Amino acid sequence: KNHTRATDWKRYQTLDEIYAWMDSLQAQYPGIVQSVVGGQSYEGRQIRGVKVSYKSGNKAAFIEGGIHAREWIAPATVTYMLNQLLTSSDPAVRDVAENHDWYIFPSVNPDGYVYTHTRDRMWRKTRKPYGLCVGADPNRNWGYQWMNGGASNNPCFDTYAGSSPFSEIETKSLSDYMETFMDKIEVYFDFHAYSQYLMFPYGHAGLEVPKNNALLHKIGRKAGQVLAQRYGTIYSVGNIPEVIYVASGGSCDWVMNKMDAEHNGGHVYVYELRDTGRHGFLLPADQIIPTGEETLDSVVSIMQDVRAS
Ligand code: ING
Ligand code: ZN
Repeated sequence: KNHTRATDWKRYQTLDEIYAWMDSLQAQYPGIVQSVVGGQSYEGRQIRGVKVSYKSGNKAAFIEGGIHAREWIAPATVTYMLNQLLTSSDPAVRDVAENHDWYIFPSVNPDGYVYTHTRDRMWRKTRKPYGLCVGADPNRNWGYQWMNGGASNNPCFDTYAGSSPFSEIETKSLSDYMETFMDKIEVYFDFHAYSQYLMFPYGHAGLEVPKNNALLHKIGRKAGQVLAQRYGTIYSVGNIPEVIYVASGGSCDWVMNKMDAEHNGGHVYVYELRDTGRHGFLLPADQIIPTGEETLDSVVSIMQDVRAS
């Protein structure tokens, strides 16, 4: 038996390891960390997360990772940042950690994530069967401007939008959960890989931009500069269609619409983490920590700028 701790970020963790570690946090930080269930999966797993709250009255930041199963650096970066929020002594990290409630979900497509560890490393979608093919793209399945661009109606495609909005129990249950405290959520982060992009909604084909689009650009550009300061990693920054492509039914569009409709001034940031294609989805594990460090730098910058805005 080796003695490598499951959570030292020197290798990628399984879903069970991530969940066991999150449970241990609740025991280690009583009154600060609470283990929470954000939803369910088709194969009966829980979408588990933690709530980190140092005091009452905070607004919330929500972090979503792993909606696409094969993008392993996303859950790894999210758990890295969660650990830093709890353990860092950097005053800037402590400040943003303690002055927001954090809802952190490292792996919101747990069936897919398990499948990439056991059967097919390149799996992206959910695991619900659709005739001869399996899975819908959980980032094309959310119920705002569903199937309006950049999504497929063919269940054999990787960008299959599902049979209807929220046809996947993962997106349905997680969105229901978020609705219960949407008015508290000030900032939403969504982590993907790869390409080194920092993006904002909307992704759908309707040419809609967030009400605070100019502010998102300003805060995002600065976050990209802050991210580059640590290791020189270059990110492109902008709205989803200008940086990558039109894509509808993403969680980010649904959240941004809720924020635009219900409380003006919400912030949504979508990351495509390292790298730019050399390793792609198979990013070597020795890049987990540097990716986590530079990404957290940018998240701290965003949280400070949101508060100052
Ligand atoms: N890219 C994202 C995708 O779902 C994206 C880009 C994110 C589009 C958010 C729309 C909304 O296609 C990857 N690599 O998954
Ligand atoms: Zn993705």
